[in-house]
Amino acid sequence: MTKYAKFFLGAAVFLSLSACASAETDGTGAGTDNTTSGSGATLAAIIDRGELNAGVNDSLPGFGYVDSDGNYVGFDIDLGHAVAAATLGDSEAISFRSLSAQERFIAVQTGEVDVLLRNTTWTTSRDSDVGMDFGPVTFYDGQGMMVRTESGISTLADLGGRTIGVETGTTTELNLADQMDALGIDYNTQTFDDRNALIAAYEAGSVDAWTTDRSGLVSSFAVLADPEEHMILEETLSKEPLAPAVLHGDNQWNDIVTWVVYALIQAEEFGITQDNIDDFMDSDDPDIQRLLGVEGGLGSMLGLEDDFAYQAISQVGNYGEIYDRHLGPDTQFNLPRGMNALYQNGGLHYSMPFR
Ligand SMILES: N[C@@H](CCC(=O)N[C@@H](CS)C(=O)NCC(=O)O)C(=O)O
Repeated sequence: MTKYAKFFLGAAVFLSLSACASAETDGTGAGTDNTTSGSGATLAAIIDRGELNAGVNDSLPGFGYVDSDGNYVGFDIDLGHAVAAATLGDSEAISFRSLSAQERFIAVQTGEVDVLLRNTTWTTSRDSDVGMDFGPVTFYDGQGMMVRTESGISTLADLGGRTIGVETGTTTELNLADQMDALGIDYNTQTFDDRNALIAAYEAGSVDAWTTDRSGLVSSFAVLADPEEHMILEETLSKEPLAPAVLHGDNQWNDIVTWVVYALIQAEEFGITQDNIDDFMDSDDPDIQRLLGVEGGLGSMLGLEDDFAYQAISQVGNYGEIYDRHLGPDTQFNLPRGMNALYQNGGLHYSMPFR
């Protein structure tokens, strides 16, 4: 296990479990009245356009970023490719929009994007007042704190009188306030609209520590000048279940995103991979036949082709393949699956039945 991975998995000390953000603090300032946008409208628009519009991060290596060739790459990006493959039969029929934390919900509310796949925490207020609906959790996370190894800071309590950097429009800034208040620690915050500016300020020493999801902290080891000089504190400040978000009101579209994610998880459970999927097409197992659309007509019930899961898995891979491609042992992150393992391996991922 790498040093970084150990930090990531470190003691899951949940000081308290509040991770909600109001519409105002999410930067939207635009709560909704939960009116519907019409079930079926989103899929019809995507088919008409011939392309899925996905809102993503472009500066989070491992999850969503733009590589040196100008391509979007990462775990969240591949989930977008899987949704495109399932809905349009082509994993490349997708247009990515880079969205900041503050912009992301507005882009869903205005229909600029069909789906948000951007390290977004599922919270009550986002699911209601902000007007989102969420698909299944794709990455179980928690908030952490990064400091310089030489700083002498080894617990949150050591941050008294120090300045902590945090990004606006995130659950992160709200959790920080809650947890530090609960511990009775006086500290200063400096807020940033942009992750890169936050990391730059931390590297320059204008903040003593910075906080975000542990995935976001681990991801920064790819860009910090001297990664070995930094560490993530063991305390975890919150639960951060990261999930795809769509606009509230189009139940069919929410169902589609939901069942594409489940298809990726179910495929891993069955041992169906991008390479071996064709060997399963004549399987006698009715569960596998229904997943792959050989029988059961489940795709049609969702408004898709019956082979929607086949398309997603064969073109992009199962959940574990996607995880390993971007975060696994052969990557610089080498993140053990932990909570993101399948349930039978001690993790939290579990597909609802394809029936
Ligand atoms: N999961 C949290 C935090 C997500 C978030 O936006 N984190 C920041 C800090 S790592 C980020 O991704 N920033 C990217 C950027 O500004 O480009 C949430 O949903 O509020």
